[in-house]
Amino acid sequence: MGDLFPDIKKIQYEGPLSKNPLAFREYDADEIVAGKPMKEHFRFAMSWWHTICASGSDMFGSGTAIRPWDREPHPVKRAKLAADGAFEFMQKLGIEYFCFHDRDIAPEAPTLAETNERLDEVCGYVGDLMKKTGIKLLWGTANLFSHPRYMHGAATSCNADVFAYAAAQVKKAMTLTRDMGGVNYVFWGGREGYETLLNTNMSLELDNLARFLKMATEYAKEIGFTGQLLIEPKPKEPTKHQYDYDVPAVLAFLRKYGLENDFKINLEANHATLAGHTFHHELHIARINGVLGSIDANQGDLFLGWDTDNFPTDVNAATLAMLEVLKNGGIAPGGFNFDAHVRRPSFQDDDLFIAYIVGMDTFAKGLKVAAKLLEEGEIEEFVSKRYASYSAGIGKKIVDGQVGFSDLEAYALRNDQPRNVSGRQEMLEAIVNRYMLNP
Ligand code: XUL
Ligand code: CO
Repeated sequence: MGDLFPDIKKIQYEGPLSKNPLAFREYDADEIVAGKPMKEHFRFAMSWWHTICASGSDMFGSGTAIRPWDREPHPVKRAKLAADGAFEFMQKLGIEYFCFHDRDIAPEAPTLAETNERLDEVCGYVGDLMKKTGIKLLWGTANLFSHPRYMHGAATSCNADVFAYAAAQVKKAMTLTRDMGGVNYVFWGGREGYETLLNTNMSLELDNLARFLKMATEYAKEIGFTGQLLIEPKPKEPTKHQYDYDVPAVLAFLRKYGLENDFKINLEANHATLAGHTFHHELHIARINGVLGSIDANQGDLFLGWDTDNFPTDVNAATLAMLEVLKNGGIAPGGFNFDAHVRRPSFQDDDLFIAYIVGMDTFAKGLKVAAKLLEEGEIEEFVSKRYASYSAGIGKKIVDGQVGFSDLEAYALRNDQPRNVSGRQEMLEAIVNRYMLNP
């Protein structure tokens, strides 16, 4: 283990009563919950961009954090030192995966060819660290949004040269992801959306996005990349309207263009809430459609209207999320990537560790509560009774496709005073609280 964070020791599980901010209270990696070790449920990952690159800068001011590698002036040497820091950080937290954008791991050079050379050099270095530590790549992706060339989008740019550049970038990022043993590849549509329809040919832009993704699936096959391809929905920001708005929008797009067997979905909590949904809602839709691929774990701020990417601390939301993950039969080959950053005033290195610890503890607690809820089955039983009318009589005939409107009219004429029973929402919320508060 390196010594870029000399004051931080390996983070240990100390149990729920510990007051040590640099210890786990809920996350005990090898503890068996619902039949497997906690670490296998989560496959926690470090986001390279928010953890290693982010400095705390925002629209109103520059960065506040100076990481140990930031003092190195040479870009490639700095990238390698940052990689040392990343692996030390993950080892100290017991995190076994990471995720990266091409431009996080090695900064752009003046030409595409030189940029690719830099990437090869730094990814080679990262590959050696992976071998030494056993840490793996959950997913790679290409940053198709930061550089000014992407002002109009990438695959949906009005400029075909930019489409071509973006394709070259994904080709390289996917090849590197394969070479580094990555088990997924993510497409988040950075600037794939629009600001005003007055200058936008939406129909062509969507067709082009589909063409781009189709080429990506073909290239994956060509190079033998067998990882899962994932699309990450987000409704807005940076553009006013992002095309991959939410799970239903992505599903409709994939089905329209015949891409539904090639992609699953990477769901981010703060993107769900930006779309006006709970994370639970988006996870549920993804699960029942068989496309829940991976998770970007974070949470938004109710009082700010943007993607604040806070570390998750809401145990109730984590419990509901874990219910979906357990019902999905797990998340692998996906995982839980902390697409979250510390607040700008939390500029010290130990704040980064504390933030990951609270995020991991929050999901660990959510997992334990969700596992217990499923084991005891109170909620499942309630829901199954709620729909019992479809298991017999007229309901069964509806489900089996044995009746039409005329049969139903005849039935309704004979039974024109339907009797309902309570939905008992408050009782169900109290049950969740009971398991959360009295384990
Ligand atoms: C942006 C976002 C991205 C993707 C990867 O809101 O979530 O970091 O996860 O490009
Ligand atoms: Co994300």
